[in-house]
Amino acid sequence: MSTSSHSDKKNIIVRPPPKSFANALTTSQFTNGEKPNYELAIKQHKEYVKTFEKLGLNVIILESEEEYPDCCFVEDQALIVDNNVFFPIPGAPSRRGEQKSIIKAITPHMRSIHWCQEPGKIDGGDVVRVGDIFYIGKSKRSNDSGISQFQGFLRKLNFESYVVNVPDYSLHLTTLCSSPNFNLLLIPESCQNDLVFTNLPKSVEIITIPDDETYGCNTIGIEDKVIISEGYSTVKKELIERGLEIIELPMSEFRAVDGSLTCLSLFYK
Ligand code: CIR
Repeated sequence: MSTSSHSDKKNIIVRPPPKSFANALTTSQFTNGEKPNYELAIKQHKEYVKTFEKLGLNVIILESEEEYPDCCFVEDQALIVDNNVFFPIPGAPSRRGEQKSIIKAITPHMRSIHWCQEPGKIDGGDVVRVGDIFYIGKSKRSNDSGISQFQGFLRKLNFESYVVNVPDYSLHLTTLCSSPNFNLLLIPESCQNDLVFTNLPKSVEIITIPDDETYGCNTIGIEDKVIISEGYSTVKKELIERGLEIIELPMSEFRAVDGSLTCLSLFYK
């Protein structure tokens, strides 16, 4: 999840992939269409969970739901900002039923609860928080109505937000970029002109990454550590040069169906 501030990451909600995972939606942006392997995905997910346990977070593991092949991508189902939640209407109709169990798990911990209304649709994967500014991707999954309802929610919480057009070849805004700490933004080289981050504070450094490491631009920062996907040497080098400690995780099976590191979690404090 990319909406929490760095100090908000105390509790993390995850859900292992179901046995039906091979049927998850995919654009095949990162692969040639090969299906993910369920057993390997479970192994990779366990490593993901173990990483957060070792970092001292309280990990809440929800049960997989066979009828929802994409149910491990919990990021899309809730937008949590400082323990206030906006429940989106997910952009993919086949994924809407995943939300029920997420609502049940999150609601008791929230200060306020807000709901997206039709005809709005928005996926959590389209929101990237950089410091205290929110960038919202307009993509195939998030429309003007959903975005403006979420912006209204942010305004009530006194946060600035801007819309970023997501290029057609990409699923979400988080597929292309991330902010591993409040003053860094990782983006692929070819997106320098395509992704427009309005009013990005001068204190934020944009690190451009070669296009063949686009998938590696999705990262999760926890204090001075950054979790990155295994196999992205430039991403690793650039972050180490900035004094950050790197934790690498294998993500091949999630990558096959457009899922990145942030997609697998929701955080609250
Ligand atoms: C989907 O197409 O919805 C899933 N296969 C991937 C969702 C990835 N989620 C995310 O980027 N937040």
